[in-house]
Amino acid sequence: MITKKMQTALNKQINEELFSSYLYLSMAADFESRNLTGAAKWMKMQADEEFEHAMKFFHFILGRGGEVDLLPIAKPQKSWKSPLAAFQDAEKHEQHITKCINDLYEMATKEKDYATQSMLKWFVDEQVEEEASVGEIVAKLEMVADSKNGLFMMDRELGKRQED
Ligand code: OFO
Repeated sequence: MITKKMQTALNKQINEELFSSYLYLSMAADFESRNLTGAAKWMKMQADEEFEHAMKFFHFILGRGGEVDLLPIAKPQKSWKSPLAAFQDAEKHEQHITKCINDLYEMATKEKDYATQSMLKWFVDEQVEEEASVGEIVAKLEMVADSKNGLFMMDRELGKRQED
């Protein structure tokens, strides 16, 4: 059985993950409208991953006899001034998600909730990967700066993203 406090926090995390999915889908739409189809594909795949993250929490809560409570999803930003600005926002967002996961882990530790700690370990590792991959893209886009050629190449590289 899961405590009410933990259940509330995990339901809030479902909302965080769904908002992440929404945010990245919004970035995908913005990229696609600028013909940056590679970056759009990358972000759509990211949005799908975030939905899967939400579902991991969803199944976990139900599996422990808890109640899923879906909260309203905030409206994400609609456009960004450049691909760099969008990926910088994605990086900041992932840092925020890492903090959310760490806070959940701390709560589960205090509550001696070992099952939740075990489930969260996957997310702790995932966040290391997510911050690294988006951080690398930000660094490359900074190198490219205003070069149209560089952006074209970068878009092509992002479009090569494969399912994990
Ligand atoms: Fe982008 O990370 Fe979910 O958790």
